[in-house]
Amino acid sequence: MKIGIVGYKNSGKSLLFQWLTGEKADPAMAHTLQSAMTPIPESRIAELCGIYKPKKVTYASVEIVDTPGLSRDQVGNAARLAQLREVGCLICVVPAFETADPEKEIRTFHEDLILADLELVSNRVERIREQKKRPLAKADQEKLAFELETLEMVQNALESGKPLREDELTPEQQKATRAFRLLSEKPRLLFFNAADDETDFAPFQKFATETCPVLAASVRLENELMEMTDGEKTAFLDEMGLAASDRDAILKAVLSISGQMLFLTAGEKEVRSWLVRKNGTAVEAAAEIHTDIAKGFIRAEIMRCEDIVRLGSERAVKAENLIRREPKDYVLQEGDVVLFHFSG
Ligand SMILES: Nc1nc2c(ncn2[C@@H]2O[C@H](COP(=O)(O)OP(=O)(O)OP(=O)(O)O)[C@@H](O)[C@H]2O)c(=O)[nH]1
Ligand SMILES: [Mg+2]
Repeated sequence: MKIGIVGYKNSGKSLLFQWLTGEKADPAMAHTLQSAMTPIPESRIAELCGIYKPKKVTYASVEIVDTPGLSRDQVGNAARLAQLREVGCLICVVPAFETADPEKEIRTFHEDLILADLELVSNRVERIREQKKRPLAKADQEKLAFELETLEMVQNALESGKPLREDELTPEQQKATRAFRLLSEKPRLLFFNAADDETDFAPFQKFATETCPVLAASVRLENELMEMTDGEKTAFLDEMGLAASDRDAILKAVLSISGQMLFLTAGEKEVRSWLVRKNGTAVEAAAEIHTDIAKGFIRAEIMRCEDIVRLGSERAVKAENLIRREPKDYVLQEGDVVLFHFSG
């Protein structure tokens, strides 16, 4: 899964990238996309390692993409944003230090996303109108007419500033629009980059909506803290009357808005976390590991991580009859430890 860090120039995108990935974005490459993988925190892994003592530990990870800053005069932003069509989710960095005007910035950003989408959709609408003038087989005419009707609806919604949500479209209409990977439809998180001495992030929450959560931190401060030892960090924060922000919370929020969750596999060879769609089934989870496991799926044996930890071993979990055997369509729960049985 790819996550795009977006926002206007000097909002703190590259510093956020560095905080999330531990890697510095190269300033010489600031005109293009730069990405790094980062593991998704999962405290259950350490708990399982205490029991299985595995040779290898692997965290599910996401790809974080730092992007060139958008221009506040909006010129050229549609082309810059077009590079982000393949990311699954957007973290929009809003500067909230010095003289920044977050309210205006958020409004403009929303506008820029819509303008970029409109450009794409309107071009296609024009092209279909041209194509329809030519003689075509009836089936093709009908296909084009359906696409045109759908896109005109999407276009109208964009023009009114209220992009359609996926669930407002029928499955056929979704098919017609999905290829456009509209930016305004991507899951989005607003990240407020606060001043270094900010102690109260609560006011930023007024910008949160049902579909767009708000998180805040001072990324410059957080990057400085990363360079310190734990002792230095505590002393520094105490002296300044500040608190460190929760980096893990950002990655967890990203996962949640993208409709993903983690499941676990555990053994003496490896303890590992994996990504799967929220409400994903056992066979979908199997496919995340290997298509062969999904193809030859026999059953999934499910343990709860807390049972393993409480009882101290897989054998004890078995003895207490707490291993469940589940079929393909079992809906996975966060914290399930899964062992797949398959043939092939
Ligand atoms: N006071 C203050 N300044 C910050 C903070 N974060 C970023 N800045 C300022 O913003 C500058 C740019 O930070 P970057 O992370 O490079 O910003 P960016 O969004 O990647 O910038 P572009 O890639 O040019 O669009 C920093 O050098 C700081 O001067 C912050 O938390 N507090
Ligand atoms: Mg940058």
